[in-house]
Amino acid sequence: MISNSLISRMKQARCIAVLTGSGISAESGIPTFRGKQGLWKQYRPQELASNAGFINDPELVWEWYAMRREIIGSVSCNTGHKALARMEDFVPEFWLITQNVDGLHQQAGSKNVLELHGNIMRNRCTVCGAVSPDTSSGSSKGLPTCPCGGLLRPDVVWFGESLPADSLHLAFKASKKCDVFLCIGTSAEVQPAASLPIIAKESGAWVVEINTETTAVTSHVDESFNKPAGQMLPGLVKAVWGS
Ligand code: BJW
Ligand code: ZN
Repeated sequence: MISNSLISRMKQARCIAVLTGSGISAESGIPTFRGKQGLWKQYRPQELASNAGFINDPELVWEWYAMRREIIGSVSCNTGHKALARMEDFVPEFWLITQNVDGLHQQAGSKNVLELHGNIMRNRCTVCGAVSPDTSSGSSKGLPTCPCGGLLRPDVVWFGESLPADSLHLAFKASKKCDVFLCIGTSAEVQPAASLPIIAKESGAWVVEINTETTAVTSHVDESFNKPAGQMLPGLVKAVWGS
């Protein structure tokens, strides 16, 4: 049930910040990381999402990313992504902070997107650092290499690595200044993204969570909606802005 007070808070907000996680893409058919159906159930995170894991077995890591690229390339943005893209048109200042690497927010039409964990459809050279769009799957034709001869890796952020400084800086700034903060489809277990809803709360924002389960931040937020994002968000946008 969307309260009148939430409707008026969102309608009057000068700035809204949204943090999304893999749960928003679950309804598009992309598996989440944790939980019953999560990707980590079949694979060990430190083996696949860390530089040490990549150095140890680059073929295995590339195989995993090739498989995920195939899934991501074959699905489309859903009603949740689209509702957030519409929301951006109604709010004077709108920040979409995402931990997702799938690019589905941009596909839905969101413009002000901060990608905290990179993008799976790009490669980065481990030697010269050049970033390029993915043109090879890596696994079938051997390991992909840069024109400089260096080994390519996916341009994503692994455990123990720094997040892109510019995006992280803007994400902290938006979380501190926003009037309403929406935390959607993330278990809020991975730092520093998980601290953003807490920072928003401490800075005076009204913090709302949309998740099918309780999470690490549920007890800290002002309101929690226990619903799939793709079902909740279109109704929320309609209730607030009538569209
Ligand atoms: C739905 C739904 C529906 C489902 N509708 N909801 C101890 C304390 C604090 C920090 C650390 C620590 N030890 C280590 C750290 C740091 C570490 C960290 O946080 N570790 C924790 C796990 C403990 N963090 C880092 O290393 C980060 N870097 C960093 O801190 O740099 C500074 C530093 C450098 C050197 C040394 C020390 C510090 C980097 C983190 C990078 C994370 N990378 C990944 C992989 C990205 C690439 C890829 O995709 O392959 O990012 S891991 C993975 O987790 C991915 C995600 O973006 C991220 C978050 O996951 P997310 O999105 O929340 O997914 P789930 O599955 O967890 O949750 C899904 C949710 O959706 C669930 O709640 C469902 O209920 C819900 N849901 N369907 C709504 N329809
Ligand atoms: Zn190179």
